[in-house]
Amino acid sequence: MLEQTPDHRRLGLDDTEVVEMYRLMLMARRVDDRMWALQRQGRAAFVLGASGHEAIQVASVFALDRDKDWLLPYYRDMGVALAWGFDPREIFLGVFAKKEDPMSGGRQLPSHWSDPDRRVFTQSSVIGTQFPHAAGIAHGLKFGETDAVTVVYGGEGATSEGDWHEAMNWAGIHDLPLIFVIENNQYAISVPTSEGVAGQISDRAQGYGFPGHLIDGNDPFEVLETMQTAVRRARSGEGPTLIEAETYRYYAHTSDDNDTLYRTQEEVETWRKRDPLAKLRQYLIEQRLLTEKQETDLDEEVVATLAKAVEAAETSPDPDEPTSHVYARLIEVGEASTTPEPVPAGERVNLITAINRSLHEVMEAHDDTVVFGEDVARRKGGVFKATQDLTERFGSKRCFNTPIAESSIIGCAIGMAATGYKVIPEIQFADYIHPAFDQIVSEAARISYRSDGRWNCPIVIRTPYGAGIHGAQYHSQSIEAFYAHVPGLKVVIPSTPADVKGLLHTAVEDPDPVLFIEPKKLYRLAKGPFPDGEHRVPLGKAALRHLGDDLTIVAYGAMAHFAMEAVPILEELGVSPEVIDLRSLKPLDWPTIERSVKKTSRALVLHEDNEFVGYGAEIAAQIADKTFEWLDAPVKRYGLPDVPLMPYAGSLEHALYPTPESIVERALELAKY
Ligand SMILES: Cc1ncc(C[n+]2csc(CCOP(=O)(O)OP(=O)(O)O)c2C)c(N)n1
Repeated sequence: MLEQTPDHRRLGLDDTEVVEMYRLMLMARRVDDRMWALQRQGRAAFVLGASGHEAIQVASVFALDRDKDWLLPYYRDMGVALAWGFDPREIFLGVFAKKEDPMSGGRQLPSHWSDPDRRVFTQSSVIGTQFPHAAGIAHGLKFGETDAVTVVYGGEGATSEGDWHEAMNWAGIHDLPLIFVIENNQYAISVPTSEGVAGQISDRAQGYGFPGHLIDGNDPFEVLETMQTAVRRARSGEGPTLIEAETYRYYAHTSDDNDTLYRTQEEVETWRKRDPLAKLRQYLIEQRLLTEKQETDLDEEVVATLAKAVEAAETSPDPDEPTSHVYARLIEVGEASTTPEPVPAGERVNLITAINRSLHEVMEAHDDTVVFGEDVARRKGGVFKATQDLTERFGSKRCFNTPIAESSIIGCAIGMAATGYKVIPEIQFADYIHPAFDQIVSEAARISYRSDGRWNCPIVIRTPYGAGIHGAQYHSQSIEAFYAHVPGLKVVIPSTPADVKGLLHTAVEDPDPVLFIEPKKLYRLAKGPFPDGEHRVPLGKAALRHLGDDLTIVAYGAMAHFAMEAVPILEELGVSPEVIDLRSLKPLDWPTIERSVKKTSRALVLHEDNEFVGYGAEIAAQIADKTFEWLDAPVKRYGLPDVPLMPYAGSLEHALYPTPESIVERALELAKY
């Protein structure tokens, strides 16, 4: 009879390596047991469990190169983290939410893995948002011409999220070196797979043009073999793979969950008979690689390691800086502006030409910049031609079209930025940015804070906004208030060609996510000099457009332009307005507003968004709060009534949209108060 090669040797593991695989699986199981015990003793607030998932988690990592590959494990991936090199002390620092917790400095729930040094990208608790990040990382790695592979993990519940499908699509289009590992543990909290997932997850890969495998996730050798095939495929440039690994979790979903409400003890027992740890142990014993003595020693070593780790972590200091690292670069807003800026020398162009020229300039200046979005490539260059000829000049790697999938446009930008690129994604109209709200607000804006400053997110999201162009309900919206509300984001709205240039350069050089909102009403209306040579406008610096004594008009975007048109009319009527164009909504140049309002004693805050909870409400509140004693009249806002913006009919739009004349009316009322 032929002697069969043992499974582990057939897969390239030597005897020591397969025992190490077992040790890591055992460690994962014991860390879990310890975490849950600590939680029950009231020493840890909240824990998640990996028990049952050890084979898919640990064995999958054995196919990877810890020196170059990238990982995006999800919150259940204790085994992945241990196999990748996180040590138990680091893990327990997270469990106890300590200052030295390398994942988040105590800012995230435990088991939210992150480490730039080990190429583990920061994770949130949002189901599915990691998949576009992984596609962006794999895309960045592909550009970098390494053969590094990215592996992203998630539960089967996550495959119902749009982000998962968008990432699968992106990976398929670009043949990315990306492996999707789906740990199908039969439940998404209490929802059985049959109620949350149509068809077989692994079959879905075919629809996106790459292979999918359904495997026994409790068999470490089947896991390893499938991963090795996927890794070979990815490294050789053939593209992505989806692996659906069937498994089961033995603990409840989290320490807050009562699993007896949705599954039976018999079911749990059935799956315990397929315990991956017991399976590998049995194999090692049969292979004479684990004697009784070795097993006892291993157990004792694991227990001792954990005891030391728990003690070290529990006694380590608590975090004490709740406001640090909100931004990778906190902008110091300078002194108040007292005079209008000198008009720069340069050819007179309109706003859209300025945007196109500025993009050419920044891409020339920074060879790590990448532009992508819907229709942005080649001669078409976007529906407004903002990106025209970027592909011709910089190549299709640096300016390319994306699917119509806004969440992945931003999610992939976040991932690509993690690999060192400065990404400038375009959202075709601000009205269509809403699908990406999660990626902007829950991801991009929080990356610095949630990783305790260890990751940042240098992306500049360009998008045209605003009404006055007969765009109707879905080509007219103002979105700034939603985003200016969000800590971690910087928000700018330039209204002149010079500011477009100055702010775009500054935004691209900034390490934080910047939302660069363009007033499309001004694309062809606003003309001005496009500055020759170097020109920078700092974030957090308003432009004082006109000096006056009777009232301060605070505006931005098209309304700043209209306010300036109102100036000569008001002056003719004997009212002298001062006009501030904010340019930067977040950070806000409060000193310039304060100085002006203290001089004029009257303030009119103007925007084309709805008045209710609009951006102007914040400005008005700050003026009322901080300059009350200087005011001779209530702070006034001029925004739009509570109407979805904007109706299509010219008569309706005209009735709602502010004009220089209607601004004059409001200003006169305020001046007379
Ligand atoms: C977008 C989003 N919706 C809902 C939740 C709440 N939630 C947390 S875990 C979870 C179930 C996830 O199930 P699955 O992806 O199968 O992973 P598992 O926890 O089973 O490993 C839900 C619904 C969330 N975190 N994010």
